[in-house]
Amino acid sequence: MFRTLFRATACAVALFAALPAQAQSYKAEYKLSIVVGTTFPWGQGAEIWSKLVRERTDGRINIKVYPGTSLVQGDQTREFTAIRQGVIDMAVGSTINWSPQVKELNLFSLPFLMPDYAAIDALTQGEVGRDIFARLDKAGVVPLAWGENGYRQLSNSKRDIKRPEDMKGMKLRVVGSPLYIDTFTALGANPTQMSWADAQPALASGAVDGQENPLSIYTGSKLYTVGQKHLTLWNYVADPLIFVVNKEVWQSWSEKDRDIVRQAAVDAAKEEIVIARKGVTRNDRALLDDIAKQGVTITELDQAGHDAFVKITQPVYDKWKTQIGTSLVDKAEKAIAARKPDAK
Ligand code: X2X
Repeated sequence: MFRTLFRATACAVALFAALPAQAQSYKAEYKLSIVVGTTFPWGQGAEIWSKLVRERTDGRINIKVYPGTSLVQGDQTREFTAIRQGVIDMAVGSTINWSPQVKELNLFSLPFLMPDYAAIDALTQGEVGRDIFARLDKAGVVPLAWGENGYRQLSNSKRDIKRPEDMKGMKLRVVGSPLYIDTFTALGANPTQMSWADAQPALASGAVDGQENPLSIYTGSKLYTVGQKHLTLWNYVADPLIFVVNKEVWQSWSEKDRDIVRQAAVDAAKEEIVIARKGVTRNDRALLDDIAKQGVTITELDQAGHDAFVKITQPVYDKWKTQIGTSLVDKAEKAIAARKPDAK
């Protein structure tokens, strides 16, 4: 009892000693935005980051996670602007959702650019990743670390998809970048853009036939319970996540605290990537086995199928390569070609 009291007092004194330089500018709570819930790998990454920061700053920086992009009423394509404006203090955000404001982020959505995890890493952990961080910094946020949502797979309620022609006329929900509309139109589907918040009821009511998302989101949201019983693993794109802080918030912190927040983001992102890749690789198919147990047909593309998808989306790739910036995409292609591919 006495010891606890003593410790509490010592803590208060320590806190007081740290006060003069910065106390006035620190908020009682920092709002961190994510799209999904905290049980998903993405949400766990945000929770780990928050916890590490709270511990390492002795509570000076207290982060609260807001799932469901609730700080922008679920409209995830407005998240980036809200961070820049200070409506949101921090975020772990998907490259897709911020791509309307930062066109370079469309890089990761170029169909079939990244054949394996080593290819994703070659981009995010190399010069391309640094170039994109410089671009984000210019756009008004402070980028700290790369995480991962994952390879986005295709599910639907109608039929197995093995070839592009199987998608003909299928009404598919896609995320908020025009690149996705182009890709799915080229594939012969009927894409419709909506937020994740709207997508789930639309799938449940049958207003749309299918969607594309990483398997962790497919299972975490139990999409097999809303008729999504046909799943195609095609690894056509993967969306990294980015850990960021609003610039003014960043500048309001002491240098020591900035270092702590940055290192905590790096540590949390590393852990998050491990969680995101669990159960969905060749050597660890646990999540796929769980999905199959739900009566879901899992289709893996054969070589001819894969080639057909690549071919039909090539014009979209070429068009968007120019829009994203030829030199950045060239650099990305080179980095991928130089990687050591994942063990197959
Ligand atoms: O909306 C989606 O599909 C999601 C949850 O994956 C993103 O926020 C990009």
